[in-house]
Amino acid sequence: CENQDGRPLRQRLLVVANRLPVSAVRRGEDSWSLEISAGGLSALLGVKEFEARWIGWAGVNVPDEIGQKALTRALAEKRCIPVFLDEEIVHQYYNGYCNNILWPVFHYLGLPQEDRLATTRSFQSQFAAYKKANQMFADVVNKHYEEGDVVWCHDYHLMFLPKCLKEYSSNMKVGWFLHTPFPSSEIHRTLPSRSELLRSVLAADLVGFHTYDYARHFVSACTRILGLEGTPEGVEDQGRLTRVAAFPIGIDSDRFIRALEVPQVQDHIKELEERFSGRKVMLGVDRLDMIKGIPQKILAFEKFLEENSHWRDKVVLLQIAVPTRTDVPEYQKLTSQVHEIVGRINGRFGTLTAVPIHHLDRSLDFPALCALYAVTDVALVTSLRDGMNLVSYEFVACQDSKKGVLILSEDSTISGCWSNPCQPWNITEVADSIRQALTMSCEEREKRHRHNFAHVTTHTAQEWAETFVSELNDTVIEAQLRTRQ
Ligand code: ADQ
Repeated sequence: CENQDGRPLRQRLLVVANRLPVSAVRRGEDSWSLEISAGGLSALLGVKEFEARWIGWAGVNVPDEIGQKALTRALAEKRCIPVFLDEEIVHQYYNGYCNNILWPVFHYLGLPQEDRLATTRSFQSQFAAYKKANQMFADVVNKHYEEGDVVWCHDYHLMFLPKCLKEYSSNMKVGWFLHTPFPSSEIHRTLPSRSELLRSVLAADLVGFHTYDYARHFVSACTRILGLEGTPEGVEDQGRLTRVAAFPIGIDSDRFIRALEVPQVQDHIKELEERFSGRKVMLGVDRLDMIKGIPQKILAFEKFLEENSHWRDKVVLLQIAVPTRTDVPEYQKLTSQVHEIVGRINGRFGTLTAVPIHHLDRSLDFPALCALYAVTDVALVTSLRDGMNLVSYEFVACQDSKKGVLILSEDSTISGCWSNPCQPWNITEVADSIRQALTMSCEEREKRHRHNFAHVTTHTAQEWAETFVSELNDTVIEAQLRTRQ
């Protein structure tokens, strides 16, 4: 198909995620300002192959009609379409079922420990809110859907969405992708709503995960819990195949590489180099979440300083941890715990002029983040579990002059990169990895960086999205051919 001016028509892609890739701040009764927000899905903004529209929650409660209309207009300029969720739904669906139940279970932390009976009692209402919220997303998608569109649903917040969408139209091309790990079936079966969730996801035509292991866990949950048949292509239920496959995500590497040329970033780099001159810079960039293993990372750094006294005034750890879910008591406890450990270590190894750890509880803007990645000698990623880990890729993209070393927990997944692997619970092992990374030869660093840089710049977010959508198109065509035979 072509446009009137002869250019080929791009396929419309409806990207549906809990959060839009922009944050909205209200400036007046009918005025809003929008900012691109950090996170994995922002990478999709650079995908040019499709005519993309975003559907999701803007992260704010907008109870009044004037505000909703004004926000809808402002978002339309960014090709974003809002789903309005009220405070009660957000509390039950987002804070409750998504963040208190699914997130910990999918990261092998189990159902909340603190008050299991309270969780059991609130479970039904949270699950009902989860289904209701997913239906609200489906209603908005359906309103904007046009025949031939591809609908790509994202993440554990929207496991019920494929089913809701197929109830609207069985011809709709629906894909679902999970950004977190999918746990082993032994863990998934601990969820009271395990079967309903699996069946809803199976309504999609294509189900994607970051790794082959997560895809395998999903298929085995469907066979063991639902009694369905797993095939090399996916899961079969009464002759209908849901294709299941691995699609490792990437980043928009060019955006990072280009940013390093910008004068503002160059100035930042110079400032940082002067500030930390004579010291090796180690860096952690994470959301302040239990799965990121931040206390473990800092304790391992303490162990390293303990055992390698000659390094004490020659290395600094910069830990940038953006707070998330700040109203959840477990996250508040984590913040205090991290502050306490950092304070203790700085008290123990600091001097009047320098401290070994600089810990910031905040998000950095893009130029500052790129500059930090560029001046880093060793990046330290100690996730206890992670779907993938974009920070590792971003670090590699910014290291073409420095060729620093990546220390990566064996429980975070990044495909195709060489790193110093470590087991984050074993702080002696992480401390040893730190020593090896800081003393690694130039030749070895150069060799690893060349390999990693080539991987990160070829396995990009753009390629990830194109592969997923083209596989989804093919899956639907194959299914139609099978039905006709
Ligand atoms: P996250 O858990 O958010 O993503 P990650 O993959 O590391 O984890 O991505 C974080 C993003 O936020 C990166 O782009 C990073 O630059 C940014 N970020 C983090 N801390 C920041 C800070 N202090 N300041 C500025 N920016 C910051 C989820 C899953 C991951 C999966 C991704 C993508 O949990 O496992 O890799 O989705 O699928």
